[in-house]
Amino acid sequence: MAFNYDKYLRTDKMPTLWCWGCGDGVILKSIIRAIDAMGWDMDDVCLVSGIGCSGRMSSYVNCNTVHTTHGRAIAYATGIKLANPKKHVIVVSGDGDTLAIGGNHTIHGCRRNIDINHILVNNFIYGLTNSQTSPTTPQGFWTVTAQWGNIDPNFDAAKLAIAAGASFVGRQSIINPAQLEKLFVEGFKHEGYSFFDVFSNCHINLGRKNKMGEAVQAVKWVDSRTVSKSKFEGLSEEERKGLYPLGVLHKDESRIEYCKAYSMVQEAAATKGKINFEEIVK
Ligand SMILES: Cc1ncc(C[n+]2csc(CCOP(=O)(O)OP(=O)(O)O)c2C)c(N)n1
Repeated sequence: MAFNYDKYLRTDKMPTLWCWGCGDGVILKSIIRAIDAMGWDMDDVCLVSGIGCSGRMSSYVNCNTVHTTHGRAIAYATGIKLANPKKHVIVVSGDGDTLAIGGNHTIHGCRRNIDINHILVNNFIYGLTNSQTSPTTPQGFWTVTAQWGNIDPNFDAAKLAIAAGASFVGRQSIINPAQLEKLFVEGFKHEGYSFFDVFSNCHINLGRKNKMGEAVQAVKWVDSRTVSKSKFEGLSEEERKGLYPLGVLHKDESRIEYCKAYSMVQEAAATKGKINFEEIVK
C-alpha cells in the first residue's frame, strides 16, 4: 500500500516555499517516514525549528510545532522536553542556525545529553538570506560575505557533537533517502542527545553562485564529498581529505539522559532528600 504522506502533512500549506530541487523536501519525507516507523502519535511529537529555509520544516509537519528564533531552537526544545519528558522532540536547524549563532546552544545540548533529536540541515551556506558564509562553507567558495573566496576553515559538525557529549551521532546525505530514514529511526530510538549531520544541497545560493550548474549537479557535488563509514576507515589520512563518512559515527548508551537526572533533582527537592550521584556520574 502506498505510504500516506498526507496523514503527516499540513496539506493546506502545500506547495512548500523551498526552491525546486532543494534537499529540504527529501529530509521532510525521511522525517515523516521515520516518525511513522516509530509508530509515534503526532500529538506526542513536537518539531522545533530555527530560522532559515530549513526552519520552514515546522510549517509543514502536522504535529505540535514551534518555529523559533534564529539559533535558539535547542533552548526552546530543552524547555519543551524538560516540561514534557514523554513527548518526542525533534529539532530541525540549518548550519548557520546550529553552528554559528546557535553553536553555543548546540554544544550545551550535547553536553547535557537531553533526549532531543537534532537534525542539522547542512547545506553549507546561509540559504534563506542569500549566500553568506556559514561554518561549513568549503574554503575557496564564493559567498556574499567572502567575495574573493572563503578562507575560513570548516567545522566537522559530527566531530563537534561527539566532542561536546552527544550520545548518538550520525551522518547521512539526501542522496540516500532510505538510509537517512533508517538513521533517523536509529537515533529516534536512542535515549539521549541524537545529532544528525544531514548533507543537503542548495543549488541556488551555493551552487548557482559557484557555477555548479543545476540541482542535479549540486546533488552530485554533495555525493562526491561522502563515503560510507566502512570505506572511510580503509582510507589513508591523505585520501580522507575533503571526505566525510556516512552512517552511525558514535553511540554511547551508558550516560544518563538529562530529564532523568533532572527528575532526581525534583525528587530530592520534594522529599528534602539527596541525589544519588552514582547514577549520574558515569
Ligand atoms: C538574530 C537574527 N540574526 C540574523 C537573522 C537573519 N537570518 C535569517 S535566516 C539566516 C541564516 C540561515 O542559514 P542557515 O541556518 O544555514 O539555514 P538555511 O536557510 O540554509 O536552511 C539569517 C542570518 C535573523 N533572522 N535573526
